[in-house]
Amino acid sequence: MSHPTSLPASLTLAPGLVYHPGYLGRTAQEALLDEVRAVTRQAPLFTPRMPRTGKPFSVRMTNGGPLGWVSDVQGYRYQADHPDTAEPWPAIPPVALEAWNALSGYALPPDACLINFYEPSARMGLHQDKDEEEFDAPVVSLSLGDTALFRYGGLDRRDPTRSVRLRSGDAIVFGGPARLIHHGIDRLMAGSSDLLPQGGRLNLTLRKVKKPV
Ligand code: MD3
Ligand code: FE
Repeated sequence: MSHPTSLPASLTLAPGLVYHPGYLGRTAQEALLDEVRAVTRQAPLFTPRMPRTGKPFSVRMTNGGPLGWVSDVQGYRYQADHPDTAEPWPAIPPVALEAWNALSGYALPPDACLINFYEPSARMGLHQDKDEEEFDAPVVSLSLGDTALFRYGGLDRRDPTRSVRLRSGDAIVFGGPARLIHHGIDRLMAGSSDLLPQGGRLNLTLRKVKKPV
């Protein structure tokens, strides 16, 4: 019998869904947080709105990279400029790009890095990410700040769901058969991390949007 003395580097939670607990150590989390602050200085957090109804999301967002995900009454889409300032998005944070290179298994760089900011009461309902053209590439997610109760299900919205606590520094990769599963954030656990002085949570998702030419 073997007796492991350290946490596993990764866990496969379902086909195509690989969880890397504690992927970023404290120093890397602080470096990424600094990079995210640099992005939000150039591209302030905006409040996305539901298509048709215009109801605001509780999560605020910004993006890095050639393309950014936005949502307003007109619909969900990727675009090259900020919806409020009309400026191009800043570069993808280098620490996030390194994580993509290490974890995605995909040869090309991502086109988009969506940055979600959750205040303590924010949540994100169960949804699929299907606004991209390229589903052969995985989505890589990085969490910073307060722990979140993340829920994921299957390809059908009615499929059974499971929950995972995503902690500051965790990475999670959704590829292959997991790329189009339903997922969401049920709630944050207030006071669970001291990374963000005011609490709350940041999530970065790296995506390949365009089909390679
Ligand atoms: C599964 N973000 O931005 S990250 C999103 O924590 C989003 O902010 C959540 O869902 C957050 O769209 C969850 C985990 C995640 C991200 C993208 C996925 C899971 C995914 C794409 C496909 C399948
Ligand atoms: Fe999503």
